[in-house]
Amino acid sequence: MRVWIVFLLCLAGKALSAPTEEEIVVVDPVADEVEVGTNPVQVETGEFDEAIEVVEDVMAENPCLNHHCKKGKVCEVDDSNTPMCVCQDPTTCPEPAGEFEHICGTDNKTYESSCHFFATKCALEGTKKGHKLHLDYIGPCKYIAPCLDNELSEFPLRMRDWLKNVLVTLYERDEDHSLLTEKQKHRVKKIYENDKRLQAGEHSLDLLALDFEKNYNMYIFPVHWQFGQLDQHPIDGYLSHTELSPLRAPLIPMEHCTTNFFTQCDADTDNYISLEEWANCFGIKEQDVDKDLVI
Ligand SMILES: [Ca+2]
Ligand SMILES: [Ca+2]
Repeated sequence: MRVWIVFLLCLAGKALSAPTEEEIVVVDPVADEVEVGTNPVQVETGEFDEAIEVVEDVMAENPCLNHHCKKGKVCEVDDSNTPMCVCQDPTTCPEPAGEFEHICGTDNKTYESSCHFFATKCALEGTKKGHKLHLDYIGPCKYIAPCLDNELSEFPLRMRDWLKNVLVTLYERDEDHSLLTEKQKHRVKKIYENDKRLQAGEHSLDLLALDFEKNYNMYIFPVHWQFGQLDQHPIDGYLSHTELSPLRAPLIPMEHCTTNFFTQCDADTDNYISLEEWANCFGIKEQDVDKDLVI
């Protein structure tokens, strides 16, 4: 359970930091930043001072400097000096610092880093293969044990408890009011101050199930909150595979039922998880699904 809590804290931190790219999950955000406009002009002759001037002039005029490209693409200028994003050559990606930077794709291939992965995906853009290729999980591809039915039914029990505990922890630590909004705090306060709350710790599945039955109301907001953290690109009430990535990618190597769980969540198999589908996956009753709780 401790692993779950530590992980979710990391996750919450990441989710709260409001990523701006469509492809969000990165192992090393610095290594993954697309470098734009970093083609310094090589001046081989002339005075040193002149050389600096030339470089500065060119840099100032480089239209790529303020042209942001999504992951897997880099900025180049065309003949009329107009910036455009083109697929990055994977061989120009920085060497990964270790196996922890590896990425397993949904094609079950290990990519050296997220840079290599997104560059490859970009090259496949417009093809069926490219459309189906997603980042599956963080780390090299490995054997993931099949998820048994009884294990699959345990998954939401632990995850619900985990979500609730993370929110409570964020509430406790939010001294500078940066982790939760006022509206979110207001909701979590009620959970935090409820003495019937099951305290964080190692609990049997039976106890988790019983607590869900007894204290059902305490779980409604955490489930909605997590949906809102993920539904960002775009905010439309649906989670795409990419939006789900920050949650599933680090979880899969630790929890072998992750993929089955989220696949099952998409009840109408349209490849998107709606708020209703999400809530249903976590046992929230239809009448308690409330868009206004996604705050
Ligand atoms: Ca969305
Ligand atoms: Ca769906």
